Amino acid sequence: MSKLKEKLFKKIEAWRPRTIKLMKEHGDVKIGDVTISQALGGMRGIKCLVTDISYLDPYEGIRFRGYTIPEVLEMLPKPPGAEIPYVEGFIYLLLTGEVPSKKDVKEIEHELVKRRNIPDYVYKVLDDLSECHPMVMFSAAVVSMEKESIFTPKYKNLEIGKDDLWDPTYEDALNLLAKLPRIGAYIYRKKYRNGNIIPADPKLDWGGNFARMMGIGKPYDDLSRLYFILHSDHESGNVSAHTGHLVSSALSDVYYSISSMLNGLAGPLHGLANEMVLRWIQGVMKKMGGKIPSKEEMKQFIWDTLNSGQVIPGYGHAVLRKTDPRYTAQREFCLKHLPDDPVFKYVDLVYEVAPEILLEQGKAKNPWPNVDAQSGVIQWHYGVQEYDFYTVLFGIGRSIGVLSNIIWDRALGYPIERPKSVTTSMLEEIAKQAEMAHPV
Ligand code: CMX
Repeated sequence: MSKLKEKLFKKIEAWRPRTIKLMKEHGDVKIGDVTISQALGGMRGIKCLVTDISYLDPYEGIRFRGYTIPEVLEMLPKPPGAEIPYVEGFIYLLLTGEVPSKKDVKEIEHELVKRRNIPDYVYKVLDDLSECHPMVMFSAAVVSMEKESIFTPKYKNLEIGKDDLWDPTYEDALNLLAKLPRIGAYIYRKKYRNGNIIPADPKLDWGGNFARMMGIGKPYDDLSRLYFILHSDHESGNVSAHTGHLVSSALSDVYYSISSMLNGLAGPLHGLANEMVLRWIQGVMKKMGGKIPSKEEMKQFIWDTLNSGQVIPGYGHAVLRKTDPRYTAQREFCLKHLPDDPVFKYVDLVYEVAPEILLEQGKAKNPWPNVDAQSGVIQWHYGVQEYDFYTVLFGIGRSIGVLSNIIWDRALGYPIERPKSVTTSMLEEIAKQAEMAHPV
């Protein structure tokens, strides 16, 4: 058993009694009420999911295992000469809740290198789908590997009991994680670089290897590490994390679950927003003939978008009520590495004027930028200008968080998910009863 798995096993054994006690002794304690607007309004704010991997405070933003983004970037081990930590160390943190030593990181790096070979048929799937959107290619490649699952045959052959479900899930999760950067880079090089594939280097870490396979020099390795860490997890209720958790709750293996997760991420209100931001900005740039617009001109572009019934991509959030710290972390990277980039100047100008306009319009509950407002510009700067591809990068990162959650879901025996529906007539009847009890 690897050191990481051994550590995880001990953590799981120690954690299980807490969940069992809450369920057995305090299962009837209320943690909230559900209103009609929540039932009709996408379940916003209903507390009905449990995860210890990350927590999203509306005003502070994300904490991974209790640590803010600046803390994570500061405290985790970094490759020699790098500004951003090893993704491998971050995986360790999400899985165990502990800060790894450099030795721990090296062990995971080794684990992932061992597991990263991709079966030949996956390349065939990718080649055959190379005319499709990169997210279709990515999702199809992941689900095509389902026959590699260690979990599914063990479950079918009745070889594992409930307490052990996490073990083959862990094996599947690491096997899949190890392959994702290679699949992502293959999609990019196949679709946009004439199929000129660059092999991985066994001596490089996850982020370094991704940059190498993309064919982009420094500091794209640091950017990749930053990007995968920032996009990894945003607690459990967002579409991608929730989809991964939901599908996995039926004991579908991680290949089915992560492919489904990617399909949810591909929506323009969620992960595809990074593509939409660059599309929108390029549209404005074209209209301006490449010139930087004045504040007044930018305001007009934003109003035109709103008045045509569209959303401003990269702005707003279902939970956050301030500027997303994932946006801030990427902005800092831009200020350091590409302060004079023209697209960055556009993005910054949007930041100066959009929140005020969204407030004036009065619809969006959060007028501030989210992670997607800033992520495309950096990719653009380093030559990844095919913005269809951006959500694949988000998907590689998001898989880290969702897979960590799935392992823990199985370890703590979370059951199949199955909320209850009501009909519109039932809601009308409940509303009538409430009105009679408290007339206005
Ligand atoms: N531009 C214009 N209108 C917006 C808006 C924006 N950026 N954000 C919200 N609104 C509107 C909503 O469309 C809604 O309008 P209606 O009442 O006409 O339906 C109203 O404001 C209230 O919405 P909300 O409660 O503030 O936001 P939701 O929780 O319903 O939705 C989100 C959240 C992210 C889908 C929404 O803010 C949005 O569409 N943003 C733009 C797309 C985007 O950037 N998505 C990425 C989010 C991060 C991620 O998951 O990757």
